Amino acid sequence: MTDTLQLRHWINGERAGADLSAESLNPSDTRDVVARMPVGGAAEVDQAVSAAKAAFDGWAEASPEVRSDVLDRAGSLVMERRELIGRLLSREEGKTLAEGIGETARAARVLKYFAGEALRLHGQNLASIRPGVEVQTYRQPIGVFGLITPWNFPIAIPAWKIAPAIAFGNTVVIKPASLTPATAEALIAILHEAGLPDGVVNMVIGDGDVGRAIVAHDDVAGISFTGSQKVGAGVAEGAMKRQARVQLEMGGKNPLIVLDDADLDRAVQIALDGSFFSTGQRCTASSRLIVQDGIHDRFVAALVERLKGLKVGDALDPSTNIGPAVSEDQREVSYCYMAVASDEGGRIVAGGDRLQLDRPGWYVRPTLITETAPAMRINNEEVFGPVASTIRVASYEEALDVANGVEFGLSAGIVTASLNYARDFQRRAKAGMTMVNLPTAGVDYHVPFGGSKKSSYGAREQGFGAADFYTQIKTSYSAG
Ligand code: UN1
Repeated sequence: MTDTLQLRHWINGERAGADLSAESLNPSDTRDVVARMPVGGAAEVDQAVSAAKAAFDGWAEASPEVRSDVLDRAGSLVMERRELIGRLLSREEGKTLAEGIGETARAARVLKYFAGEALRLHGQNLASIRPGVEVQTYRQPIGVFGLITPWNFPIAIPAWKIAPAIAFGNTVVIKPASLTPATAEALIAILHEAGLPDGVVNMVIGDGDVGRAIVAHDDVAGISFTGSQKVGAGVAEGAMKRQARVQLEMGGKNPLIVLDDADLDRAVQIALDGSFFSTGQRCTASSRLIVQDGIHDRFVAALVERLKGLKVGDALDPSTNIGPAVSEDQREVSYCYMAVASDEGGRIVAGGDRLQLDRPGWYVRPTLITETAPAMRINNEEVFGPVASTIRVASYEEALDVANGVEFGLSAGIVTASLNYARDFQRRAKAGMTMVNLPTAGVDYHVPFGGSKKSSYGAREQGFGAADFYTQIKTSYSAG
């Protein structure tokens, strides 16, 4: 586990870039250098976009069967190698080995799903208002897509952006997160091994300069971004300036409501999973636990008990339940919010202290903060770490008000035995996804994904939603 990979960009089917001046480190043990890599900029983005543009016509006109076969083969290869790639993912990102292998399998399923969707792109026949005229709609590929992907799902998110883009005949330039390029590169290499023509998928490794160059490039017809709300706002502005289509998946401050009638063990398990697994580094994580008075104290006591039993440790150690934060900065954000929350009057009832293990890594103990109020910063700003707060409420109506009272609206959950409350919540929760008796995080790969308010912008990702973003409808009229 100490070999250091040598990464390169992928431009026009070739590995490119000789100066490996950047490193990706293992967050579980920062003495371990996972990969060395080049740092790209506007010049590499320009080369990658030119390659993608040159490949577009051939790929767009290829039989859908050709596109389907590449995705299907790539899906099989990723699935076969899920242990190896999952291990690389955990070593580079810090989620546990089970989570790393699980995410890799999910990426394989995404590729397989879009292998099928490549053959299912359909349009409509409509009656014209003019006799003798026929109207048809069909979906066409658009051109080069720029994909900007985050570190927290370093293979699944690249897969769920690349797969629909190329399934429907587009070409791609992807910028993987600078903290996790090795995992993304494994996917790009497999796509080429599976027979992808040169230039259809290009990858430029680097930092914000690469993202900015993609957003500003005139030949990039659309941009799909997953990351923070702040960066996303800049991406949208840049895209808008030149009328590129844009899709943003950003933060969350996802509520989980626990009503008095909930099954206690179930509620605790759901909160534990949604708030703390994957080190809380999911935009769908439940960071606000909104708990009704009658169950509140029992719920907190049982959750604290479960938190004590979780082992924080090296992601590759099979006994670890919670891996490290991805980076020092990310760890410090968690510690910073613990301080902010306790200064505002919150009570830390689990975790909260600095954790040092026997190796240098970015470890954070899962932390629960009680007695918090909806207006506090801890209940409005995304932490992106294993930190959750509880808010005590008197009734379902109050819980719903609190749940809806933030600027984000990605995923929202409720734990209840009441069909009435569950149905009402599904209707009235201001979120793109609602979860009844399920964690707010952990979604299916074959259905649309996305939020409302400041969480998302543009067409939905994944499932049947993906065709809306990666194709354009043409309406054709004809008279006999
Ligand atoms: C999940 O909860 O299964 O970046 C997926 C994220 C989301 C994906 C979450 N875009 O965390």
